[in-house]
Amino acid sequence: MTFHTFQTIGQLQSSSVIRRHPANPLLAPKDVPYGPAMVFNAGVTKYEGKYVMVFRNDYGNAAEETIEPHSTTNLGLAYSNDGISWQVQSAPCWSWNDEEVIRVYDPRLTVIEGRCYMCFAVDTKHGLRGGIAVTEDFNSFEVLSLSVPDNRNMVLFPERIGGKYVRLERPFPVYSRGGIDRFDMWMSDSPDLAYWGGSKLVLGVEQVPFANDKVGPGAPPVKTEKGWLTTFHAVDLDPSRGKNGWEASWKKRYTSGIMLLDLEDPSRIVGMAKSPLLAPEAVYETSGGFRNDVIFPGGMILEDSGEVKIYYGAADTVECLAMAHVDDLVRLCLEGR
Ligand code: BMA
Repeated sequence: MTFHTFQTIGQLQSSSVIRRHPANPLLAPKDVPYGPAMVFNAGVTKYEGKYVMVFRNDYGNAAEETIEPHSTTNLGLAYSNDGISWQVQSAPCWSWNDEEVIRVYDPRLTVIEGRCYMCFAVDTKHGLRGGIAVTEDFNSFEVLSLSVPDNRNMVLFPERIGGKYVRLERPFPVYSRGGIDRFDMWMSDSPDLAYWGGSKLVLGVEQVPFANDKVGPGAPPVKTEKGWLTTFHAVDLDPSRGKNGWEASWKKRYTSGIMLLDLEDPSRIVGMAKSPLLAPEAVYETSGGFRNDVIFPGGMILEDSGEVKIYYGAADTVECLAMAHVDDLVRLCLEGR
């Protein structure tokens, strides 16, 4: 049973409001002293006067392209004074493998009322779960909740809304969405970060003109006068694509979209740009990586100057930064361009 007509998307360009940082990639495997082959999909926030980054490390032999990256993932830690040059801690900050858990990855950081929370994906022997932990030192993490499978890409809003904690998330309903990837963005709320309910659909994949496969949350939202500004990842699949990275075949492309959610009811979309904010174009996004043409936003910081820093994993191999002015981003969403 298939509900949707499949249409390929064609060429995509980044918005003209976006500037990639000239120092990109900000973090690459060579910057990390314990030998990962891929360093990407980081969560970034400001905490106690510093920029903090928790990033994902995957391992293997990149030079031989024989990488089995997903077998030994762990998380790394870096600090920065300016959000651009990073000091990497000499050892990973977290890995979780036991009888049931295979790995944790794709961390997202949100400070709420002075405490730093980390959402993360967990591969387990019984499915993919979304986790939320709290940390004080970024080296020990107290897990507060784990969803039922399959769910991941969770991000927390930086304050309670209507008295409740709120998260965006991306469940994977396979049977009921035609037996193929056709995955949407949802939200849930919680009185205590442990028990989640009130789940609502936020963004269906069919609402995004540059996606034909799936969409999911990107970086945790930032607050503006016009609404919660938030990135999302949007995926298009083209069966005619072949080898595009270290894998034998990679047929997907990941872009970043941008939208505004209602301040009081974040399940309501106030506006969304109809074209991607960031599409793979720079050399570190389109070549030389494990999976080329992947942009995966995970950190967004609104500076007092109005500059928005957007941190994203590129080609599942390096971590990068793009900037834009908050007014331009809000305008893109409201104009729906
Ligand atoms: C998604 C996640 C991300 C990854 C992306 C592209 O499904 O696994 O961690 O960056 O695929 O490979």
